[in-house]
Amino acid sequence: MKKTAPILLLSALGLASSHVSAATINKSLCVGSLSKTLSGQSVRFWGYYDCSGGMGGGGMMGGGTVPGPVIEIGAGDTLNLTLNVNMMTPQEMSPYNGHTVHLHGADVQTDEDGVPETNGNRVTGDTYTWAPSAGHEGSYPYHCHVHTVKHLEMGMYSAIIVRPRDGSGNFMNRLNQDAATAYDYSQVYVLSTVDPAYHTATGDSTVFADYNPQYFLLSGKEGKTTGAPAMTLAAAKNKKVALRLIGMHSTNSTFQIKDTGGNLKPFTVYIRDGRALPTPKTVTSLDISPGQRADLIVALPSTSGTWYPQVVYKKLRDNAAYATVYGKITF
Ligand SMILES: [Cu+2]
Repeated sequence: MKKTAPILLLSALGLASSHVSAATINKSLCVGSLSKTLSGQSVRFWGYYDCSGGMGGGGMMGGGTVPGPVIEIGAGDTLNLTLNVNMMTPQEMSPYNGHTVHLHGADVQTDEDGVPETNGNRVTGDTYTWAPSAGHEGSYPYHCHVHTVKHLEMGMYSAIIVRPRDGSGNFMNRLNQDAATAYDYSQVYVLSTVDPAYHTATGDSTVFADYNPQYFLLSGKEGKTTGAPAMTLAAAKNKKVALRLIGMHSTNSTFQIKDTGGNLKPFTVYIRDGRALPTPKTVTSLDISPGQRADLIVALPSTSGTWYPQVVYKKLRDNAAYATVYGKITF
């Protein structure tokens, strides 16, 4: 009994790894340019796109999206994320030529983390390998780390979601192995901001010394009113919705959920920055700083309605509000 007890305990917690089949996931990203019309103004972006099946789709000069593709992997899987060597347009002049993929918050070797100033990181295409451990479920940003002040702003970012797998190797609809984190629906909210002056400046322009964002996005959309939200989800009453907040913005921000009457609604945060909180936190307001993430669950009530998850973007200097961007959940 003494020998088997620890194994039974691990199984009961869902932590036994011997029966969970890990996968190897190979993905390729290319880089393309695109334009977005934001508040009536056309802004040029650079975005990653999934070119795992070859260069097709948008081809060499197009096809980028902002944010780039959201990549889902399992805890225990091995991700081989390749930045295609043919992705070299658009780019800046030397010394800021090329691009990389930085896996923000991931436990990887230095030569896998896409920081060009460190050893072993090429800017002309590379493969980045990451095998997240059990217990590292959650949301992680990825972004280009070449002349980051410019390339991040240009739209070279998205997210990797690390999900738990069941004993058959299938993704579980839980934030991690904890049954309390089960959900019925999920959405990824990528927070980002846009200073159009950064989109035309290059090299060591003094423009990059002063950040004045004009546009405020949730997963690439403006969503300036509850009538035209950036994200919509048709859910059902009594169900649970997982929201994954990923801070790719360059300002402060506060996330809240309100009903049609403006009343704050509680949500429970289970994971911050890729690690489970020792004690889940049920709150009505959550600050998200650049680079931070939160994986949370909203329990919808027993009567039908509409709730508006929303992000207030705020100035770094004095926290004054710039703008509110809305999502929408109907049930
Ligand atoms: Cu880049």
